[in-house]
Amino acid sequence: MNRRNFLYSFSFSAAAAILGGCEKGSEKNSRLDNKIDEAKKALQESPKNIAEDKLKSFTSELKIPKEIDFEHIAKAKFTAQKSLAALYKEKKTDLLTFQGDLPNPTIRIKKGDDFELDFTNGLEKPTIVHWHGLLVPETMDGHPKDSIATNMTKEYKYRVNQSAGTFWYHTHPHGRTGEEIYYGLAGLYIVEDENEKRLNLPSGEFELPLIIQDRRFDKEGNLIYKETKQDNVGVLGDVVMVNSTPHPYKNVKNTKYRLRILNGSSARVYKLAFEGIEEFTLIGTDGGLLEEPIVVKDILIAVAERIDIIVDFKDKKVGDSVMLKTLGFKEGSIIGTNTAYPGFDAKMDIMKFQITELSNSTSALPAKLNTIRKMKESDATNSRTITMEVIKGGIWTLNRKPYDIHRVDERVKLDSTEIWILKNSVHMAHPFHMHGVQFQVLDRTSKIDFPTDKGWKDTVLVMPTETVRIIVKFTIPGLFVHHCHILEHEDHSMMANFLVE
Ligand SMILES: [Cu+2]
Repeated sequence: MNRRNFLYSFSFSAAAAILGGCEKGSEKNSRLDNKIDEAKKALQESPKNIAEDKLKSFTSELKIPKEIDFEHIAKAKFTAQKSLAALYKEKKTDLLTFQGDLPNPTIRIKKGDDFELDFTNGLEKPTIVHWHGLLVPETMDGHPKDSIATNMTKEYKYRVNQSAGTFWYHTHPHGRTGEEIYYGLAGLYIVEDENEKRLNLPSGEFELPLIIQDRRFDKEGNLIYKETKQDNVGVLGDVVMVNSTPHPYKNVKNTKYRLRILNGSSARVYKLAFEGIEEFTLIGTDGGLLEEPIVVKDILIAVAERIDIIVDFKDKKVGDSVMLKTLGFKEGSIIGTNTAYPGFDAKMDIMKFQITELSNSTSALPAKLNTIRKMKESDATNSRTITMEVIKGGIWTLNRKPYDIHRVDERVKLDSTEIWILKNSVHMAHPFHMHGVQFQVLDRTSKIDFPTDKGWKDTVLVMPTETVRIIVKFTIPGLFVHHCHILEHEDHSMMANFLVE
């Protein structure tokens, strides 16, 4: 191990020690401080394998994924495969795709319709597709245990039986989810229903899917994933892509747009706001539409969360532009990761909307969007605590147990309702995700306002040292996973199995 690598790996375990709070006493602390300073210095001095001439001019037009609409087809086909395509510069980079290029297609399907897809694994290692947020039978969910071998095909077939919302799909192999999503294996999945149709929300050209992902590129334009062991804390990049387009622009009219936003990043939490537009409206969360629209100035979106928002460009004139940006999220972590890249607190521009046409559309947003049956604490027959902790060796865990694909960690009664108490004991925020359910947030101990807590959720951000209580009804039998959705955390053991029986 050379000096640079040694310091990288030291720095990771030192950070983990602080996070876990296992170093005590001032002498130990000052020794640790010195070593951390040393490690930090080495990181700062380390040669950066990154492009210096970042494309910050917003000159690439936003790519819009093509759609697979189950109104027009009966069955779709995905093959996880290695592909070559240009993303950051003209030079083509190695990618992983489902149909040969990025962005992957958006799936669109109506509530009550049958979803059918043949998935072939064209990769060298086993993998599986998970339908994130979809309530599907155990065998269709894409648990890592159900990964299929190279060149094998799995037939997915299930009826979509849930309300309209913005969901997504990605591969979920044991220990390699981070890498596979990073190189491309993710896309959006939209469910429509009659209730939503009646609302007359902006649609067609006025409905934009936005998958936000921060990435790293080298000087030639090759996509780079992990560079150091320290990246197990979470891979952060300096180039923000939307729909696989780095720093894009989109021409718009001066009217309302519906933006379906997915944070498809590895680790970064965004605090989204529009420069030039003070307020926008949240209409939906992970599991579908809110009861009523909520006006916000900015909003947090953690990895794997979705927000459905309406932004109105009505006060803009032709020639104006509006920047979608992240305000930085310094509350998210006290630790730096690879210091060659912007941290959690970084403010970054994401994409530019250019107003190029006037519009005479004046449609108003309905005051009532949906009915959400509020679950009550008294509905719950059991409660259990899930802790988020780092154990010796810098391993991320739930309840101090590194993930074991064959171990059942929690046994839950079918059709029962439970309160899960999510206790984060470390100084870093974790987005907690459950398969096979949509849940509601009961309360949280931090003072930060999460308007998304008012809707159905499958992923919830638990702030540093915070406790969040969620209420869940388990209606699908079988073995599912719950895990942190920072991809490097779930790959490095912050995951567990629950069995509904
Ligand atoms: Cu985590």
